[in-house]
Amino acid sequence: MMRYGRGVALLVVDVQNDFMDPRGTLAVAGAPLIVPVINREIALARDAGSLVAYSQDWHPKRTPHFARDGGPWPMHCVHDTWGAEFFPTLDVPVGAPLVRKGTNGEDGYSAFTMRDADTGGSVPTPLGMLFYEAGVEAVVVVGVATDYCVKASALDALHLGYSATVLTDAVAAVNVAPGDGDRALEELAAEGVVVTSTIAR
Ligand code: VGL
Ligand code: ZN
Repeated sequence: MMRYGRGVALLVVDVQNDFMDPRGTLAVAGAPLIVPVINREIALARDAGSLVAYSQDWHPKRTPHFARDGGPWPMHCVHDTWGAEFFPTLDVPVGAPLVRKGTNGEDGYSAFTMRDADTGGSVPTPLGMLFYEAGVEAVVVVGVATDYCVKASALDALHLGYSATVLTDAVAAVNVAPGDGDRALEELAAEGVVVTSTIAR
């Protein structure tokens, strides 16, 4: 079961109130249930010397990501609001590396890359450089949402040359259409991401 060690990073994706709390504006069903599982992975990773990095969805009030400006989503994770804060029971060690995406109105879902709202070009977040400098070779992805940021981050990890794992009991899906989360996991597995549960042996 030794998933972690030097060369392996754990990426904790968007465990924020708007997704995790039932009062959040984009609440993901069942999301609070994955937090203890994620916390256990964080502890295992740290004990094994793995880098543990966190991402946050971090939007301005007006962005083409939100419905009122032509996008698909209700307002969520607006910078410096309750909805954008980490879910309170998530373990976040002081000084842990944190990547915020969307800060300048960029769109997209991956923790590694964003889409510039004006040019449509791809903009890297600091995560790639952080992993490069830490000698990361493999990335384990947990958090929300399976069908958006988890999926996009795991695919980007593969395309950047890392091996990638998604832990099925440590992710939760928005499921805009029923089954989106399961389809995302199937797609990831087909692309070469290791899709497994934390209790698989
Ligand atoms: C996400 C929808 C909109 C995510 C972010 O974190 O998966 N999903 N913004
Ligand atoms: Zn968002």
